[in-house]
Amino acid sequence: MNTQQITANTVIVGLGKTGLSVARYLASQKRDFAVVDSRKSPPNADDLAREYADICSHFGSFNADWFKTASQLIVNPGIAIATPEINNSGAEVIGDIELFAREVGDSKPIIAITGSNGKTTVTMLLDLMAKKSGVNVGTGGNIGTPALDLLQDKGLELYVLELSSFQLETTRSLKTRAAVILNVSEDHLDRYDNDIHQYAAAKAVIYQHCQHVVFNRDDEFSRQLAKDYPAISFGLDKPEGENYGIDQKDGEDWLVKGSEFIMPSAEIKLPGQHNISNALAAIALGDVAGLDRSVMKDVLKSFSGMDHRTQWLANIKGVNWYNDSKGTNVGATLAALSGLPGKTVLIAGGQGKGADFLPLQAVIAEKARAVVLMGEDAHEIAKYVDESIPVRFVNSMKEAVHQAHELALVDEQDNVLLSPACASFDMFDNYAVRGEIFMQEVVLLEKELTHV
Ligand code: UMA
Ligand code: ADP
Repeated sequence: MNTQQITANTVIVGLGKTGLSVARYLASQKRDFAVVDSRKSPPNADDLAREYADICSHFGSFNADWFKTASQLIVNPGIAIATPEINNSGAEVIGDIELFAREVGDSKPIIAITGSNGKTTVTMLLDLMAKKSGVNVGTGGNIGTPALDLLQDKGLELYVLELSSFQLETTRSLKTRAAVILNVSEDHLDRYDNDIHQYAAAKAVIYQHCQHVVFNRDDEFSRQLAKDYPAISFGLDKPEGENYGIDQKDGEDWLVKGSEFIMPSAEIKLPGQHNISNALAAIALGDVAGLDRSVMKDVLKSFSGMDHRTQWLANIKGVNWYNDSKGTNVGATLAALSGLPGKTVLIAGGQGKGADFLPLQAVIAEKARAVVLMGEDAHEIAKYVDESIPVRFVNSMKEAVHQAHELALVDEQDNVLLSPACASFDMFDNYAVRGEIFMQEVVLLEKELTHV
């Protein structure tokens, strides 16, 4: 037990990027604070010590004594607010997005984006669309730049925030010009008592003080969560009224708003139906923000996506290799596997976060040439692979790549897709490291094969 007394009413719980941004914000407001992190050496501890030598900090455990004397805990999104030390503290529990919301109020327009999948893609699209329309935009949140850091630039005209369910759990007063829940499928269920409704309810907060609610009419949860609001919808069918969707012109699919034809879907550079859905969401949000339509179309024609998201890597002896390491849940893997043409050797596995892999069964049966599995939940996924499809268990990415190479049929123009449907933390530092290692192994394989 830490017996040191603190005078601060506010305790930052969890350092990392969020905690440091909160510390800097509170310091800029001349507010006193203390910092606690359950990790012995949390990230950014050196920066904190250098910038704020006099503040009280405690690392290595949650310091319940400090929580009890505090009136406000500002909790990092990576920490469950159900943690007993936090839940029993009696203090107000908020997160960095709530602090941001209280500071900004409705002084500047905010566009907020959440969903189980597609958040970063839609956020990046909006960011590019705004920048190329000449708007001074600040983009942050779950995408990497903490929202509070955006406040340092006083000249911003628009905020675009990617928000996770973890961030929304501790948010109450975010006032948005427009907000979207792109979709809800099983993810992070270990944080929500294995209950997808609790997870969806956390996301619903995004619509609470929103001028223009945008929802995905193809997604049951998104539809449900928007039903109490006047709302704008998008979907992959012909829309009613002034909503967004797909219609046919000269035998081609076009993105439309009501009866207005916007652009042919074939012109969107991002691959797969799920990205057409993402494009419609981005246009709907961009319209509300008053962005230039022709600029939005140009962005959709040129943006090829971010690394680790159904990213094409190479054609090795007729087989196309894709890195979808960011496919960290079942919904993402479902979208990636069903979106690729022909048959695919799927590399999957890792930490399933309590998810049910059943939704993958049908798409694996239809699309998989073989399945290569690794990590903690490899055997759990194997239960959903039809007996006729070969399954190999491996212990490293190198092995996975070699097995996949053996299993892919060159004459059939197969694909190899890394889309784990799982978190990476059992074997790698994070999904990006997993994707980088995969890419390195693919490069090595290509070299080996071309030197034979
Ligand atoms: N942790 C502890 N004890 C603590 C504090 C943290 O054990 O006292 C652990 C938790 O397991 C936690 C992990 O450390 O999950 C990560 O904490 P961190 O300090 O690395 O967090 P930040 O650097 O502040 O990053 C957070 C978001 N991380 C999470 O929500 C887990 C980042 O999203 C976000 O970009 C950043 O704030 C800025 O807003 C990342 C993420 O993985 C990309 N998000 C999840 C996702 O997208 O699926 C929700
Ligand atoms: P997020 O930020 O929500 O994790 P990303 O845009 O980073 O979303 O994409 C994460 C994963 O989800 C990738 O594997 C990507 O191919 C897939 N994905 C992107 N958009 C969608 C969507 N609308 N529906 C299903 N999967 C998607």
